[in-house]
Amino acid sequence: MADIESARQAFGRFDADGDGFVTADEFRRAMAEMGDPFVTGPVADSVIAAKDVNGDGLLSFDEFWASLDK
Ligand SMILES: [Ca+2]
Ligand SMILES: [Ca+2]
Repeated sequence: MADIESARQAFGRFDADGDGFVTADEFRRAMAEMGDPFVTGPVADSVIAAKDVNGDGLLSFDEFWASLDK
């Protein structure tokens, strides 16, 4: 169960520069800060690519929200 407010907070933690999109590099760094050093560049690329519905290489909040189990 996810609610949109906590999803926004989680998304904000990933979006380090606050531009509204999470890049693979931002995702990798956020995971490392949360204590998961095993998310390497290629892993981050594939996680973002799997959620990146419109294929622009960036994860928008809408794409993040759509990817969550609700
Ligand atoms: Ca960003
Ligand atoms: Ca996208």
